[in-house]
Amino acid sequence: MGVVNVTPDSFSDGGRYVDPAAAIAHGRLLHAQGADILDIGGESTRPGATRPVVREELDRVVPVITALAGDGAVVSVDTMRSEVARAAIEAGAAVVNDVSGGLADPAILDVVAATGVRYVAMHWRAHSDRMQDLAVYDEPGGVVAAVVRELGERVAAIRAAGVRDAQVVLDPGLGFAKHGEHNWELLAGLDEVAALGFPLLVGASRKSFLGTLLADPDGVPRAVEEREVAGHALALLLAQRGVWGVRVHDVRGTRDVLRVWEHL
Ligand code: PMM
Repeated sequence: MGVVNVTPDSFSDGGRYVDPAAAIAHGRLLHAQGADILDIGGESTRPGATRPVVREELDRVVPVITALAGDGAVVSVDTMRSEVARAAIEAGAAVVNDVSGGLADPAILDVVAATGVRYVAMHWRAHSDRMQDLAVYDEPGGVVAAVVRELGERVAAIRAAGVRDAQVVLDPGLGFAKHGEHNWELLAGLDEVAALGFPLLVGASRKSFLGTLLADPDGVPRAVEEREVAGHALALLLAQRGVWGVRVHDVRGTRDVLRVWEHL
């Protein structure tokens, strides 16, 4: 899954594709490089981000989805809002990637149920302005047990809304109400998340826990655009562990490592 953030403020690529023409061109490049899905987002979820109004989010994503779906790409919309999900599906999106797993706007589940599209439900606790305050996992089993339990609760709500299991993909939500070590624990314990019985999507690309891992001797984190190789290594390890998808910025490099594995 290749990332196209049509936002002025995403941590990973903020501002580069805020112009729809630039976002469309970038999506076409990722599609040509072999992305199976293009994930189009109009709201930054970086810690501390403020939310765009609905109109603004629609204006960012709908023209980009229309163009890329028109090319024949499989398009996903990265949104927590039912109105945006509905408009995106009308514009040709085949996947709704909801980082809140239906918590931010429960009506999004009705849209998914009515349209039959794929639904990615990510582990999430709160909007970006307060999510890092909620990165507390004191229960036995720590972050892995909490994520499994809370995603299980989301699955119950998703089913109750009439969404079929075959539509659902789960995501552990690296970096969302999680500190660096929580992300590593989740990656190590991913089999427990997989035991919920759904395909998994993982978004690790360029995230700050990789910057911390690769910090220089003075403790200065590795710059965002220089975390790519670590991201590729993780993508390969995750693919070998059977995940359904990896959400990445560098599609070409990710495809390269997967081709090496497939060829061997
Ligand atoms: N991470 C971001 C945005 N959307 N969606 C899913 N399903 N999983 C993620 O981990 C995820 C996401 C934030 O990263 P970005 O700023 O690079 O898009």
